Amino acid sequence: MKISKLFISLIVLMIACVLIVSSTDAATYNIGAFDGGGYRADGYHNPSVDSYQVGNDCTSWDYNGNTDTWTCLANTEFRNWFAFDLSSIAVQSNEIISSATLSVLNNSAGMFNGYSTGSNAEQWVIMSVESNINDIIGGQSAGSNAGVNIFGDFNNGNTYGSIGLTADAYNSSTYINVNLTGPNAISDISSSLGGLFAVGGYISTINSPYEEYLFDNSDGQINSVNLTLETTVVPEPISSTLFIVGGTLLAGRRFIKRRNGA
Ligand SMILES: [Ca+2]
Ligand SMILES: [Ca+2]
Repeated sequence: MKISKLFISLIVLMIACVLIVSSTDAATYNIGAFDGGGYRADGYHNPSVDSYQVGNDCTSWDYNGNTDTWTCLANTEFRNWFAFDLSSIAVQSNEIISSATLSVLNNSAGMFNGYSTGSNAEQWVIMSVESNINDIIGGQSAGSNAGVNIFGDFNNGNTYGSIGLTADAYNSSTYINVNLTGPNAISDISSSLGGLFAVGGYISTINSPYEEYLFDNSDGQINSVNLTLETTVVPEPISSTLFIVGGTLLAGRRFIKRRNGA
C-alpha cells in the first residue's frame, strides 16, 4: 500500500510540474522598420529617400510622337533593404524565437498599382545582410565601391525567404508577408537581439530589357514595414523537473527493493 501511494504521489507531482511549465505563454513582438530604401546598381543610395522600389527601372526613355510610343533606352537595377532596432526587444531567457515574418506595405495607388512589370509574376527574395548596417543607412555615392558592395550584399549570403507576386497581389493596398524560414534567419535575428538587424531584397526573375519592378509609390511608408517575431518557451524546466522526479523514483525503487529484500 505504501509503495503504490509513493509512486502515485510522485507521478501526480510530475504531471503538475509539466502542466505549470506548459501554461507559460509564448509571445509575439512587432518591430517597425526604423529605416530602409533602395540601392542602385552603381552603388547610389540617397539616405533621405526611403522608397523600397525593387527591380529593373528605366533610366532613359525615348518618345516617338508618330506612333505615340515610349521606348526604354537604358535600365538600372534597384535592390531594397530594411533595418530594425532590436535593442528594446525583451525576449526572456527562457524564450526562443520560433518564427519571423517580414511584412511590407504595398501601396496600390498610382499608375501601375505598384506592380510595374510586364511579367505575369515576379519572385522577391529576402537575403541576409553582411555589410555594416550604419554604412547602409548612411547612404553611398554613385560609383563608390562601398555602395556597389552593399548592392551586391543584397543578393548574396543566406536566403531568408522569398515570395512570388503577381498583379493580383496589388489590387488593393495590402501587406506582403514573407516568412523568414531560410537558413540562419532565426539564428541571425537571435544573435542581433540588443542591437540592429537588417535584410536586403532583390527580384530573382528579371528577364527582360524593360521595366520590372515592385513597390512603386512606397516613399514615406517605411514606418509601415514590420518584422514580427514569435517566441516559444524553452522546455528546460520540464526536463530538469523530470530529472529530479526520475531520480527520486529510482531512489524510491532502490529503497523499496532493499526493504523488501531485507
Ligand atoms: Ca547578403
Ligand atoms: Ca520578370
